[in-house]
Amino acid sequence: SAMPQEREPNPAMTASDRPIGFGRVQRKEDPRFIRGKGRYLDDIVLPGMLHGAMLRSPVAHARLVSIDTTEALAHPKVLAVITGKDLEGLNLAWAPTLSADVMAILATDKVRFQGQEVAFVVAEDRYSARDALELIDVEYEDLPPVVDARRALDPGAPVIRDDKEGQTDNHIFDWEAGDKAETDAVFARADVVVRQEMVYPRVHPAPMETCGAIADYDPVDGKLTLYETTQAPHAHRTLYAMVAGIPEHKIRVIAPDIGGGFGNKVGIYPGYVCAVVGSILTGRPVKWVEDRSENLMSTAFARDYTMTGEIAATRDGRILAVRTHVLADHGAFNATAQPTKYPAGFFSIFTGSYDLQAAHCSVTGVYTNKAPGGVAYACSFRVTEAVYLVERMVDVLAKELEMDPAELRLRNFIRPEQFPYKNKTGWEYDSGDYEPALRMAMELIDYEGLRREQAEKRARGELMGIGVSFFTETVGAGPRKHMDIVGLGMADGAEVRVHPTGKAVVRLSVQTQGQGHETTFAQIVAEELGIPPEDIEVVHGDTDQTPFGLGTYGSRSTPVSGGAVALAARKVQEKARLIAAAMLETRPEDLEWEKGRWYVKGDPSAGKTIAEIALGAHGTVALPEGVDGNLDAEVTYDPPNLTFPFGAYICAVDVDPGTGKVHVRRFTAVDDCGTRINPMIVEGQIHGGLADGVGMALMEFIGFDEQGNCLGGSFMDYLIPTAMEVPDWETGYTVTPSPHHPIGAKGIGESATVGSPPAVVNAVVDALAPFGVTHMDMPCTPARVWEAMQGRPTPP
Ligand code: MCN
Ligand code: CUM
Repeated sequence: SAMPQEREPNPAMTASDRPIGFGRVQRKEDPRFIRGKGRYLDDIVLPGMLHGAMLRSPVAHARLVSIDTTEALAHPKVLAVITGKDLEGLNLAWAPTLSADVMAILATDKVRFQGQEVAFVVAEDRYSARDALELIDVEYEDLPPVVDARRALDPGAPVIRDDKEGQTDNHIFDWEAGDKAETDAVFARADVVVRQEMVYPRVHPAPMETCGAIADYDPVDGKLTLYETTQAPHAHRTLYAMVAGIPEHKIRVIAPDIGGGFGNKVGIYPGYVCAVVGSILTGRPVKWVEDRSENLMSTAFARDYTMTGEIAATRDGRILAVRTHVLADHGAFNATAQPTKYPAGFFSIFTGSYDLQAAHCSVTGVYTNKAPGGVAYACSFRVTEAVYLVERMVDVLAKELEMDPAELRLRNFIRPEQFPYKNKTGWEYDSGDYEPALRMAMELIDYEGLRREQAEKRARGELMGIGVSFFTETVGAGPRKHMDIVGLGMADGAEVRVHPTGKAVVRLSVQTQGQGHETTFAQIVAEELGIPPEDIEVVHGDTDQTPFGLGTYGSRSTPVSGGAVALAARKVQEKARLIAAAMLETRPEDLEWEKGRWYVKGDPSAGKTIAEIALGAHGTVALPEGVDGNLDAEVTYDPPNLTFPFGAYICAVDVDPGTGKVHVRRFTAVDDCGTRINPMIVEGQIHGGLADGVGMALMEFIGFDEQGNCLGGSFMDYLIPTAMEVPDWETGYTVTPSPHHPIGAKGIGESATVGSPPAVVNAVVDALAPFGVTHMDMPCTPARVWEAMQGRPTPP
């Protein structure tokens, strides 16, 4: 079917006339959320359910001398206390990570970060379980911690992972992309080379709902039902089967409503495994839900990249090459969630939106005594770090060349006729049209006007900055021949069933955490079959009811599962044609499709609607040879390529010269995610991501002291933006469909988080230009800005 084109909202059209891409189809999930009727993990109460609590290490690095659980076990409401020793007996003390490493479920030999899981108490209620934690006596023998990644490879640095045979230092991996010799040659002959060190600090996704699980093991039929806050129910089920040895058909993973995931809910956490063991031991369901501090201190963090960037250019502003070296802090266990072949995620798209002659990056991953993670927080598998690097570097270059940063970008964009564009590190950008997007952003915010205003303010000694960023993302992993997670190929299934009365159900392998899948996937089916979105039920989050697939992260639901759903619906449409032909006693070739109906060419009055055909399929119509009696179809979609959404962001800030406080006054975002299925949802995704970006740029930070104590373990210390700190977003869009995606859609879920931090930092640095400031590391807190104004750089 034809590529749906973007339309302006037309009040005369209803959602069923034009299900995709226009107007504001209301979210089907909102009636229950607005009424407080969402069903989140902690809302679920099973008969006889027990509660778990986790004892965590108070120190960052120590030998575990002994654990005494006698007193805790004597607590009248405690049913079980599980330690690493107990898990060793089950071969579960250590588990494989998503990055070919192992991680401790409960510590056996050492603790390796503050907050690490040490023992698990199962009790009649949450309070007793927590009280009993204090009755466990653990003796630790302190070891020196490795806190600064830059010291991790020093000779003589304490070896964190002495559990691993042959591991004599804190090195995890070296990885590179691009052609080093070619890049060095371009640098050697370039007129201008600029270099900048920068840190993308450790931050945390901090979803509104923390992580948790309820394990319900039925000893009679050997079936484990596991309710989990998970972004990837099927992958979890398979991993539990592989690791715990429970047969896969005896595991059912159910993801209820999820209060935000943002990459925090991709992995399997020790608490989930302990809940399972607790349920097997007690024969009763066990609920474990972490609190806010546990979430911030121990679950998947994001970023923590220390980057050295270099950019080579001609004097007149032609960018020739970019090279970078990165030190990646992965914490105590390499547990990042990313495709196997990509230990640094998709960082190699640091070439950005520019047509370069050469590029090279090398990444060194190290262990430190900090929580594991690394790929989370709307990162598109490290595209966040890549975009930050290149967009900061372009600004550093603009400063050196004394050129306007928007102008410098416009001069270097990949041009529309160059798509599909093969970049220097091996990505094939599917489609793009960059200049109109940046021009639109400049127009929306009145870039020239802002620059004039800035000049006037500077003359009066006021500090105002304007920051530009332009990003290209790579989202929607597979294809599976190149991409897998622990050997599972990155494809997704979808199943469409049209019931006898013409209503439909679509079953997905991906998992919404707030993105609105119940609405948008119904819209895709509606577009293909002409069934109104409200007549289509979307089922997800239950491995017993949905086809296999790798789940939601890396903004892959629309690129991958969206493709699966569109193709499954098209299969249904083709099947409907055969059945309609039988019903109309004509040949399938003589039929023509219009929204929701097959009719006889040249005789539009002779036709059958999808509902009539569905009834026919399940009814008494004599079906053609080889056509079975339903109107269902199933597809597993292995995408041919990723999709490459892009956007232009411009931000204006004012800085208080007395306090260093940054006020984001205006922010314009022009995004292009190809065909927009639900413009309202797309806009919501962008608003959320922009708030993330302002948060990271100005206040979010998981810091550590020299002992490895986590300094970001509560919302008193880990600051996230509220409505007070963000401006009214001004958004625009262009539509450059993906040429390979069945409906031309690209992912959008992480674009704004990826693209906005450099816009804000570029604006802050621009505001501080009168002080000679050329770079500042995030978060640009008042203290750091004030220090920068005094000529003192951000402390390491
Ligand atoms: N959409 C659309 N048209 C497009 C692209 C997307 O209408 N061209 C819609 C989709 O159908 C979907 C939503 O926008 O309803 C996001 O789609 P997509 O870009 O495919 O991203 P995913 O659904 O795969 O969501 C994952 C992405 C990630 S990886 C993080 S992290 C993040 C994000 O989504 N976590 C979120 N946005 C979030 N939003 C909420 N509310 N909660 C989270 O945890
Ligand atoms: Cu990198 S956070 Mo999202 O991919 O779930």
